[in-house]
Amino acid sequence: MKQETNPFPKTKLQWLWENMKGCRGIYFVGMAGTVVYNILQLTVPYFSGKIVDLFLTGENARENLSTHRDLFYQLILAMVLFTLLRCVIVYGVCMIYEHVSQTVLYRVRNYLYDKIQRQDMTFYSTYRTGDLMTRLTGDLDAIRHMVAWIIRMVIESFSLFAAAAIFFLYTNWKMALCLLVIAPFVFWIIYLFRNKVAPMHALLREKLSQMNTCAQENISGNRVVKAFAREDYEIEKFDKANRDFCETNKATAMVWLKFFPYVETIANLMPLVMLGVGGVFLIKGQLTMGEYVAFSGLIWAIANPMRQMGNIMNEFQRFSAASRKVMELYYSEPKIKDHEDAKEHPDRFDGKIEFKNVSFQYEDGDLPVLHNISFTVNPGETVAIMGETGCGKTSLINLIPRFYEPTEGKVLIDGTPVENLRLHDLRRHIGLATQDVLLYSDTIEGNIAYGDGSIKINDVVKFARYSSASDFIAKMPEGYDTIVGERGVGLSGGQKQRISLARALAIRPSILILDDTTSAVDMETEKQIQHSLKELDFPCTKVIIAQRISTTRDADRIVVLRDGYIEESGTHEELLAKKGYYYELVKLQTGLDEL
Ligand code: DGT
Ligand code: MG
Repeated sequence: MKQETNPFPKTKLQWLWENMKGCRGIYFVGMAGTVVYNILQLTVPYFSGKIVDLFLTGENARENLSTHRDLFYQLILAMVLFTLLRCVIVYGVCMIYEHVSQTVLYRVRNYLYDKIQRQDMTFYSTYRTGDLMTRLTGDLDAIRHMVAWIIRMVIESFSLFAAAAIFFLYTNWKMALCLLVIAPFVFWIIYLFRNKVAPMHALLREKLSQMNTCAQENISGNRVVKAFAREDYEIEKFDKANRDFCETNKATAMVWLKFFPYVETIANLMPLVMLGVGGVFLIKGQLTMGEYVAFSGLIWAIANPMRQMGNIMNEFQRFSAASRKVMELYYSEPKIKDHEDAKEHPDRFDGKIEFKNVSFQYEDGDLPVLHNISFTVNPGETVAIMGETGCGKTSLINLIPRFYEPTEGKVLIDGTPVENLRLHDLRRHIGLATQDVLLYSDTIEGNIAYGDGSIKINDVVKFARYSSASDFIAKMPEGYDTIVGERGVGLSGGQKQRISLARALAIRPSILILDDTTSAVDMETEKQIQHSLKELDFPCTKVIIAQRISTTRDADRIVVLRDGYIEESGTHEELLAKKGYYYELVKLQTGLDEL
């Protein structure tokens, strides 16, 4: 079988070990405890064997029973005490495995969440939410299971097998060899099984992710489903994903069922060998009755680890598929991150924005979406970006907070290329109201104060007033304490836009970017917003994407894009004089044939 190459800096087990930092000592105690309690399992058959030989079937059995009665009781007491000790150790060991596995789970989950938070936009367009959720839940649980159960089972099986084998060899090596000669066949069968089951677990993992993605997309896009009355179609789609997952699960189980009879037969051969060969040895006097009892009482300690190995290998492959997915996230690095020599800029920006010969293409796109864009916005100025849908407006403004990086050219703020600034400082001073408004399921106040949790309620109200949201908020039953649903359910499109504007303003940004933020707001309200934006009580450079002439006419400069190129730029009057795209747009929107 083709061996997979490991794309990560560490192997899966090394990685796991690394994440057990701080608990490794106690985990060692747990592993040692596992070995000890398994060795202790041998005590009962050992003492039973002794009792049989000394007090039941031995030559001097009767005599021993009357002369060495103390020893008889001591052996019984030892059996009871060792059993009790074993129980205590098992209890402690279970606690240790649970503690360590939960600690690893907690740590890795937090680390992954942190990683996801710091990823760039390309990451979010590559990974589907359902898949990420599967990594944070199901896959991590497979890793917890590895720490809490699989490793324990491996140690348990091997220590039991080894202890029993040593005990057998020590007690009667000929008999022991007759029993142990079978073991290598089981190892070989398990090796074959591993090769067959490994790809099944990788497939199973994919099917689970597909099913979760299907459910997640359907639940979050549930309004569209309802609008198009596509419930039956969606139910069928989920049913298919669910069935696929179920069938793959069954197929995976079937793989083991193909190997299971061989392992089971071999394991079941043990008592037969014991009966046949042991019987012959007993008759020949090469085995005492006590030894026979001890062997019989322990034969399971050889047979059970063999049976268990298939289970362990199965679980190990599940861990292997899941850890691959988790490690992919764990070691993923955002392309857009702080440069080592990134400048700190805790203070406000003056707000000068320069685009210098900027071209841009999405990593997964076929063609550039922006070509050789150059323009400057001076501190405090307002620039309006216009252009037909898909011409690259959102792509352009996304380069200012460095959501993406230009393929060519530079974007500068106050003369410093944005890639030389610390991302946190850069973004902290940019207020952005995106085209797709996303509000959190929180109060309206919480949503407005999202970027700056320390602002006071009167400031929240002030920014709501700036964005003309205060009137409708005041009319809501619980005002600013009204909880908006997930993604802002319960608010109209225009209301959501105004809260998103208030949220962008609430950080008192040096640069304010509005992407079609007033498109769903009526003309009158929009006028009020325009007015408020001019009266802000902090200095602010504004980049406003809009389609309405009423929004853009007062801008210091209007940049008109077409197919990713700057078609024309200038003030309202300059552009009207040019009689180009802007002129046509004004004509269309104002309904005047002649201007
Ligand atoms: P709008 O909002 O409809 O008025 O259009 P714009 O001007 O904001 O367009 P924009 O910048 O979103 O898209 C420009 C082009 O880039 C368009 O052909 C679609 C494409 N595009 C947008 N986002 C992505 C993306 O994440 N990946 C890829 N590959 N292409 C994208
Ligand atoms: Mg857009």
